[in-house]
Amino acid sequence: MSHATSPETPELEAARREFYERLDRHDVAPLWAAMARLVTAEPRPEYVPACWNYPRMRALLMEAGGLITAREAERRVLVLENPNLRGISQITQSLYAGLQLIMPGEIAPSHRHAAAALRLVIEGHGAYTAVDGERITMHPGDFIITPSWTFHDHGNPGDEPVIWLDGLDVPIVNMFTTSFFESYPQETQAIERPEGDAQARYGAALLPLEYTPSSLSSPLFVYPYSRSREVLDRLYRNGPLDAHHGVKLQYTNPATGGSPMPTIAAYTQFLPSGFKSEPYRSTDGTVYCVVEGHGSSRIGDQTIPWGPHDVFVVPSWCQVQHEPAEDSVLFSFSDRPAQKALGLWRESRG
Ligand code: 1HN
Repeated sequence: MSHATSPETPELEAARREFYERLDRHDVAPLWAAMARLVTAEPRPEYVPACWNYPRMRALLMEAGGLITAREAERRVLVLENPNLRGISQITQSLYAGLQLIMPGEIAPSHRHAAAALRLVIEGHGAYTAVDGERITMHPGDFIITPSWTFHDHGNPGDEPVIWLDGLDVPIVNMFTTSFFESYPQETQAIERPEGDAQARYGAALLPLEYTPSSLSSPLFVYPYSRSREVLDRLYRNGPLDAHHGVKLQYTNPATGGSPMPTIAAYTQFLPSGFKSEPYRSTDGTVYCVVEGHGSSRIGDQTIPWGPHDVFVVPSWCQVQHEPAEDSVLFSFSDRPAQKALGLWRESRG
């Protein structure tokens, strides 16, 4: 690779330059000039560690609430753009994230797309999301999935603004050029089952007799915070604490034990006051949202302070250490299952 940049003679240098120009006119390029950029010794993400302060984001979202309706916008969302990936709606090179607001009385019309989505409810009560024929009432801290190609619409029959974090695999879908989108014929989809049906059918460590999954995604669309918070608390009391993660759990598809959706994994973790996690890194760039607590995370050579509902991003292969200032709960998501399916995922402790 280095010989390409240090020709032995001016004649050779001139001959090479002329050759490269001729190659260029035929839509051809020499690999030896691109090799070091194409194949790096380790991951070199083009995006950077970053944090979005929730009080600031909330104020901007409320301003958006006065300027555009959910119906007009289809979805009233402020996209969290990685500072080094501006203009392409990406928080990492494989994931999209945004903060969505639905005001009292509003409806966000039903549609479906190839991209899979997750929601982490941040604040407010009384809104619902309907997925694949079932309504889900949203509560702060709940983790909700909208698998690929499932119809989904949101509504807020309550009297408070409701805000949540959206995470989607849009950059993956677009990298494969596999995007499809379709509106539902009406604003809201037909409700086919009573609320809580999926929870009863799939969410009680029981499954319908001889159940065989009909999709790659979880048949359970909501993972209530009341349950996961209780589990985190119990596991903290029972110990042990993982030195790198505190108490960290992965959300699962109850029919397979795998991730809730094939491209995106989601996690919840408890970091007790006084704990400081040991350095850790993995190839899946990860988006965090603070559910409860204050603290800071050392991400690469930056220290990022965080508080309730802040969103921060840890790039691929970037070392992270969390240091809560009080008992804290972090939600996170990444493309880990996609990396694992392709045999690419790696992690390193210490
Ligand atoms: C979408 O459908 C939603 O349904 C939110 O709430 C964000 C970002 C990109 C593409 C589709 C939603 C989205 C999205």
